[in-house]
Amino acid sequence: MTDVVTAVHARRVWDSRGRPTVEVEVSTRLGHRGRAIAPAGASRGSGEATDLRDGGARLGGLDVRRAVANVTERIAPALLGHPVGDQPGIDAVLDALDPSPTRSDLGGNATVAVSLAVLHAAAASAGLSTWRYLNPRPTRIPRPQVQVIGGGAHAARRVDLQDFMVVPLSATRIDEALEHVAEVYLSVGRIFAERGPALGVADEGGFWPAVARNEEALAILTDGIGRTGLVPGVDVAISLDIAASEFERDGRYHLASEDRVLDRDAWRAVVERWLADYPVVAVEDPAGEHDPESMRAFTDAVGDRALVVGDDFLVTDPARIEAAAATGACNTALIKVNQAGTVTRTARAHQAARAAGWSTIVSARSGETEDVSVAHLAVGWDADVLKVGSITRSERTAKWNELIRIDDELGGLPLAPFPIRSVARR
Ligand code: 2PG
Ligand code: MG
Repeated sequence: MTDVVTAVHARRVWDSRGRPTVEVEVSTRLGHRGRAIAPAGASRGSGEATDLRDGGARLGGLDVRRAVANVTERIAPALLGHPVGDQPGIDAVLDALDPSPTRSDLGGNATVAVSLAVLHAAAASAGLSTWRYLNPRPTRIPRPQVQVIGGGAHAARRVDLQDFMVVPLSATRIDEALEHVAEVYLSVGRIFAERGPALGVADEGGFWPAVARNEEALAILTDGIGRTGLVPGVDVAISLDIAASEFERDGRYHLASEDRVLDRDAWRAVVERWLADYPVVAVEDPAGEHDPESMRAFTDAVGDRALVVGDDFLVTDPARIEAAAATGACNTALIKVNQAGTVTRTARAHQAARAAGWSTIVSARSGETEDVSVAHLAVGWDADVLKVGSITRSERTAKWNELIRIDDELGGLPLAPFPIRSVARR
């Protein structure tokens, strides 16, 4: 018997940054349930699905009562009786209810919570974990990319770069990979403790960037890796989310923390030097979202030795991914379900990246909760890499721990090979 949606209920819950967000629970005729919570980003691409907020005085304008009401009053009636296993059909109903390109009417936070809850309900109805519902026989586990030092919009712009992350390169299993990451995290913590008392964490659980310049964080991270006995660039490498849209204006790059403004060429030279001097294997959004010329130039210059990842630049949009691939901008897509607004559209973006011969990174947001959907999507879609912030704070470890559970259930699988195998220590 085809199982159908019998209830779609929304409520307001809270995220890791003290902000309200939308939780949706979907129930089916055969008694199954799926639940999901919308994440929220701090540094957002202008083309991503709208994070609908109420405005006004309450909660700094960030309340989500309208988005919650949109689910219960407008989306729920349209989905009742729909086969829960028909994800494309359900997502098409959401598209039809709000055909605006950025879901500015219903809110991407409303649609993504509904779409993910439907996915989990459909998996439950099929008697499967969500990852297995998406992929009955995974052959590998996505490699973790983990923040160690925060920055940018996640740390009050104390430095300009947003994420100083590590990728465990030599580890072959998730358990070993996260152990390497934790060794580095603890090691970097000891370095910050030696330097002074300003030891705190940024939004995604990485260390507060108590440094004077962007490059100092790179040096500390490299030192932190080396002090563990792991070889920088061979066992553990660095990945940067530069999030350059946050400080690019009209092709000029404003490094506020260093009081410098650089034109395109000078900025590219700075980043290329970081890649030459430190064991960096990936750069995300090295150029602003409105500077495709720089994104192509970066890809051209370093694409053979580093992942050039598009986040704000691509906003999980299949058409933008295809266009970027056609012009040689980026070689990797960051995939965020709330940028796209539905599971189906996100899956299409992932497929578009694959079709272009790119690597893929499924990513969480800076505003997160205990929701572990991204771990399931990453395994279910066979992503190369999973990015969920640091290896601290429960909203982050919830995802890593879910990945460990999935791997355990599968009897232990190899990690997906990182596309860049190593970069020599310089
Ligand atoms: C990003 C994410 C995660 P935010 O830019 O990739 O680090 O940040 O959710 O704030 O957009
Ligand atoms: Mg990013």
